[in-house]
Amino acid sequence: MEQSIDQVGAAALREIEAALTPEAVHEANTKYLGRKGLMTQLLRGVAQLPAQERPAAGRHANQVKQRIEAACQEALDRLEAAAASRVERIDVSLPGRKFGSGSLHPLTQITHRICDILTRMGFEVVEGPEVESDYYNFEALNIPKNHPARDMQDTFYVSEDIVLRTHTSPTQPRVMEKRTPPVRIIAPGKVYRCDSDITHTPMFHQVEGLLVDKNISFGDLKGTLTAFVHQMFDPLTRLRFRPSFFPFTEPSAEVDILCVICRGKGCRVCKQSGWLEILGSGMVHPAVLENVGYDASQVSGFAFGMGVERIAMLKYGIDDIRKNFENDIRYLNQF
Ligand code: 2NM
Repeated sequence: MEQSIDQVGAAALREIEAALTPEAVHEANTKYLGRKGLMTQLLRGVAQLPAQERPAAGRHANQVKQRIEAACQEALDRLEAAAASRVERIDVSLPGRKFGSGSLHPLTQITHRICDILTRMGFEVVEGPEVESDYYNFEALNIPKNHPARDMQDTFYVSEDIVLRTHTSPTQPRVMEKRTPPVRIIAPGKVYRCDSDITHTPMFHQVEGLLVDKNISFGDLKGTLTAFVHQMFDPLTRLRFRPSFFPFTEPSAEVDILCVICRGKGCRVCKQSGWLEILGSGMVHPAVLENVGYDASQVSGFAFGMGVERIAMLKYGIDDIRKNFENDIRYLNQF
């Protein structure tokens, strides 16, 4: 009897010490001390022994039972401590986790590049409101009441005389009113027109520039814009100044560059003309200067405006303007 108790006890202690999980400890506990457990059965057997053998055998069996119980508790404590220290352990040899670092939107990058080139030439960046008065958006810029640019289909009206600005030019009379020449400013920002198809979105971006001083000529306009285009595109880019019309400039000129796709041969992008229109410009109309309180016989200036989306599309060869506003990561990751 005593021998069986010792054998079962030793087997129990071996199993408990070898247990690698708390579940294995509980399993061993049930196997030996459960209701049908091996140790439990031996304890029951003690009751069948002759009376004189019972006390010694009972004492011995209970001692072994207590040792098994204590071993279970120790094993559980050991496994718990090991699990806790595993959480704290750091493998310093593992490579670090990568941070996804974002990047600027392509239109923001182009806007920065445009402003960078022009501020190096001495222009100052100014900003104005996107919700603008009829006066600054149209009237101050010599756009009369019946001009097509005022048509309901182009302009988002907030009320009778409040609009979403249709260009960033209204920033310029706002600044001119507060300063005396020389004035050298560029106004980047969002503009709004009621128009939507493959080549138009109702919101798009512009940068418009203005320089007013004594003796500013069309030659200054040509030199400044040629230097700009050569830095924005290729230093060898061919460009031409083509007569045009804007209500706020006289004379006015559109700036074209030789088509970057076909190099002037004629293709789909340049509509077979060999040239791409990239800028509008002109000498500031005397009426605009007088509207802000300048003496048009003493000062003159030139102004220009460009669409950021158009420049981005030509520079990167993008065929659909709407890609800029879809937040498609496969598009954005390319810049
Ligand atoms: C353009 C084309 C030509 C322009 C004019 C002015 C202002 F305020 F000085 F009169 N700002 N921007 C201008 C001139 C804009 O965009 C195609």
